[in-house]
Amino acid sequence: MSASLRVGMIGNGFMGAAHSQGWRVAPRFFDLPATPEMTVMVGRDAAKNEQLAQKWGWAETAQDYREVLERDDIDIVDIVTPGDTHAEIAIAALEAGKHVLCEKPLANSVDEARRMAQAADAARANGVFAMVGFTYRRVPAATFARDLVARGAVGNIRQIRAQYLQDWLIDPEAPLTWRMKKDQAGSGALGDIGAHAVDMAQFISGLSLTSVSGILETFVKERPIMGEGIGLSGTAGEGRGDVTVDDFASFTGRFDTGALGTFEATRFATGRKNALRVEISGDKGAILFDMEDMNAIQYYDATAPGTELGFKRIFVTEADHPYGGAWWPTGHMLGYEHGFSHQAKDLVEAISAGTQPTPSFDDGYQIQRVLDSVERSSENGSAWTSTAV
Ligand code: SOE
Repeated sequence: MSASLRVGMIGNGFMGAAHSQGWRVAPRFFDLPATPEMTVMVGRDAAKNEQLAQKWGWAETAQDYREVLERDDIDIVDIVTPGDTHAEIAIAALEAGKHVLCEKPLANSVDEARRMAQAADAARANGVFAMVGFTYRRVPAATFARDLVARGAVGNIRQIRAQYLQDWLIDPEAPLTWRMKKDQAGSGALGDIGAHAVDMAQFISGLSLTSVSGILETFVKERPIMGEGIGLSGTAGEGRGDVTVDDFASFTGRFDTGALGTFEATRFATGRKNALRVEISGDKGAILFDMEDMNAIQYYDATAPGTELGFKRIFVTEADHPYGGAWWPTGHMLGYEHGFSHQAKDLVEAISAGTQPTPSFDDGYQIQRVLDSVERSSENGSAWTSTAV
């Protein structure tokens, strides 16, 4: 009987549902060195939390995360709350000796992210680990794209273009959710989905952003107050409130090798529902990962004979592909939810092996510095701004 890793999840919104799926399914498809147990889920509304816990498969419920940190029978704290509570909960959990998985973006500010990274460094010395929940890098095609780049398939990278396009706010009467309030979300499209674009561009290329020049825009300045709802939408309540974050972010970035990247993150790309794309352009070839075609990559081999030049679509469903063999036979595809099972698998394996899972809180801190640099650049006429501390 393998050891158990008992999980306490803090939060029960959209990411609570997705993480629950990951914890529930991972041990049923991967041979893990330890079995994650869905021990307790924390939510402020007791009745709603109890109903969701039963639906998602959590054994117990609680209303205060501090109760979970005091328990000796909890090994992992999984934080799926809005960003304004990440630092408080993660630092307390690490100091209580709990491993931590924290949703992205790591924090709502560089200062919070720095303190979280420092707490993670201190905890690591005691064999306690922390990871940030950038799950798109765990889509097999994204990991395969990284493997190809690391093997030199595109040669020297000259350019990277990364977009994360959604359109759930084009209706000016879409209600004001926590994602549109700076005190809860930290930023808007920039941190919510721009963070994914930054992580994926850096993960697939292996490069790091060192400076940026950007612009942020809020197209709709006030909206109806949110009534009931979960995730991205809900019903309008009473009155109206100010939108205090960006709807749109665009920036140019320079990487540590001198390569240049162009980034766009928006909630106003009409018709694009969840379109995350990263294209790497090198002197030997190019690779495109497109979440709207998430089981494949497009690969262009610039060294091929002239008559054979062209992007080819590689279907990433073989047993030898990343995370392959655990799910279905070749050609049977995976979905958005599988990244959360891969995340649970990778975290359990890292904890059992006593090794640092990635992305670490240091990785999350670096991304937070990129986001902060874009905000400062936008406030200073899109001036080039360093991502250094
Ligand atoms: C809303 O933009 C959202 O749920 C993000 O918060 C998630 O990180 C992204 O994966 C899907 O869209």
